[in-house]
Amino acid sequence: MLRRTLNLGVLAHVDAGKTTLTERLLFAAGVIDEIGSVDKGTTQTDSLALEQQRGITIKSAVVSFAIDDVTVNLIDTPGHPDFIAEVERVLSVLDGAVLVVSAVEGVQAQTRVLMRALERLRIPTLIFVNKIDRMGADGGRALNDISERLTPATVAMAWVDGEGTRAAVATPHADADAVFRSRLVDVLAEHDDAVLAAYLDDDTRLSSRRLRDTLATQTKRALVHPVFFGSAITGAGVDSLMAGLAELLPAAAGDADGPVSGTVFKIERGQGGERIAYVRMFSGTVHTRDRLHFGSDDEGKVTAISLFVDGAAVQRRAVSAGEIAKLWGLGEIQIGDRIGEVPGRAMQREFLPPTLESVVVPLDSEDRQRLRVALAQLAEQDPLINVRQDDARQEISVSLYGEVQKEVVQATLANDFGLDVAFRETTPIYVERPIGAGEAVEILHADSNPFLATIGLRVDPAPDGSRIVFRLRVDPRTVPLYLYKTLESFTEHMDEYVRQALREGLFGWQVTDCVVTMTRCSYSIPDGPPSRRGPPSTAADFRKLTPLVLMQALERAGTVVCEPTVRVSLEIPTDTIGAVMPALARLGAAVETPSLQAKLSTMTAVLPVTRADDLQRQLPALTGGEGVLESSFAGYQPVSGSQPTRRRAVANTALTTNAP
Ligand SMILES: Nc1nc2c(ncn2[C@@H]2O[C@H](COP(=O)(O)OP(=O)(O)OP(=O)(O)O)[C@@H](O)[C@H]2O)c(=O)[nH]1
Ligand SMILES: [Mg+2]
Repeated sequence: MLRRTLNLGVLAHVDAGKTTLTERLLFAAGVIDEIGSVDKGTTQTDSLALEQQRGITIKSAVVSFAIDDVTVNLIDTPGHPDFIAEVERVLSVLDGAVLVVSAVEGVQAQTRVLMRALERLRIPTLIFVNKIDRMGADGGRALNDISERLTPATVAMAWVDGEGTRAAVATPHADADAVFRSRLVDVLAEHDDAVLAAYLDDDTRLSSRRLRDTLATQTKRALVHPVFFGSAITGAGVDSLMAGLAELLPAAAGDADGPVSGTVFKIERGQGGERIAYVRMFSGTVHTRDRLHFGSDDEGKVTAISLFVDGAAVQRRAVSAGEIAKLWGLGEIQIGDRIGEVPGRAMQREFLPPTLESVVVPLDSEDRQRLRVALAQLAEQDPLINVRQDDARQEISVSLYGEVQKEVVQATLANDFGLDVAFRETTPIYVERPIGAGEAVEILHADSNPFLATIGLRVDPAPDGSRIVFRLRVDPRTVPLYLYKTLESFTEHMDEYVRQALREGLFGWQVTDCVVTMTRCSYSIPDGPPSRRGPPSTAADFRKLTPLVLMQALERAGTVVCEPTVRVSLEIPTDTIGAVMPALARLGAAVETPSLQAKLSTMTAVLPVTRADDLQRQLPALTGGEGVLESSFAGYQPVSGSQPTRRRAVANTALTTNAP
């Protein structure tokens, strides 16, 4: 029997039941004999001490089980928005996903954020409406919520009986059920006219087999999202979900004999402190003792490989296309690195980077050096922690998503490294946006130009959220192909130099939402025309001149500092509005749409990220404990008042060095 592999992500808003569902699936597949509990800290995937203490998932974890001929590598992800980076890192290695929605709470803020990302990446996704046993569960309401707020392309695969009780069951719709058939036809006809034609022609001749096959085809293409119902706690509906995983999601494709290609999505330290890389293979086979290329130009020898087999990691001699493995021996390998000669699927930025940063201070000043080493190790497992060192002030700061992540970093430093630290006040990480267009050029051999290159660059503002776009608009004959081989390679390198330079704008913040166009280019060669005659230009000339020219262009364009904001949805008792409104005003929130009802009122407001935690803290007192708050990132907005400046973290070498 030919085995297939399905690399499956389980994603959801915090507490929807991902880890409990994972446990239930492992049990149903016969991998574990006893179902662990999140609340007791006994699950397979919440294995870190901190996860067990807090009852939340912090790191993504891989477990494996089999459904018939399919090996499922399941990745249980954290739902708390502070750990969204963990989700981002696994997205690039998934064949499919299960999005868990609570039957009590319905679609929540993070559910939507995750669904948008799954849709953007066209990852085939099943939806599991969980907790049908819990008081207040309402499967019908959850389904409506999903259709209205997540995606209209859904088909309910079962109906629920006895919801809100331990006896709740989900019964799969029979293929012959007329209502189910007509719903299927409706949804599938969106992308397949033949289905509709056959149905209209003669309903009875459209076979159930054909409908099922079309459903599978369209689900595998991420066009339709079948919705399952059940309870991870009682096990109701889990068998149907399992059958759906094998039938409706695409197992990994890839050529085991092809060239080696894979992506690193997680780094862990082993018992002896050695680095372990989690790799998803897209093509080819890696054996122990193979030499591998990874990252931009690193190389290492694989000393050990382990695969996930029925819940445990098992030593193997090789890992092939489609599989996930842990690799030892690859020295400096990092998250996001691709291995092999061929590009794998690149890791893309799907969610926002952290918007806060905080200075970390060791309680014992003797510990400063150890703290630096410890943070560097945390950053290798979580690159977005982005440790910054301010040499002038002798301070170390880390970027963060929120308070919970901060507490986790603090506890990890204490537990794993024996380091007691305090955090100074959390401050926003601002960004800069250009406010106009600006252009600058440095000409080869001009007095002002210390490098052997001509570079002209223009900066233009671009729509909010569009980040950085680089375009090459020069005569290809002016590009030093002897250095960069191809025009594409030159463009890629210039793109990278530009991105590097834009990490610190006029006020010291990341510059974003702009288009940078290269308008002039030239280089010198020994036998060139007089204006270009000279020692040959090197790549370093282009790399070092780029920031000089770009900063001049940016100065001409001008920038504005923008702060991160969140949009909060509040549900509060109507008689507490008199207390909540002034509190919102004090926090600098702009209230968008209050909707007043007799008992409960809802409203949304946008406020600076730094104030969201204050609001969360004040809410219980303001609303007699009745207020509910959900928040999601709402983009960057120009700061009012003076423009906050960040000191330069590290001296920008290109700006201070004169020699090429
Ligand atoms: N009644 C009921 N409770 C459930 C069900 N699934 C999970 N829970 C409970 O919900 C809580 C959260 O469950 P988890 O499995 O940790 O949720 P999660 O989605 O993994 O949470 P994070 O990883 O922290 O985002 C726990 O107290 C579970 O016992 C269910 O089907 N029914
Ligand atoms: Mg969990």
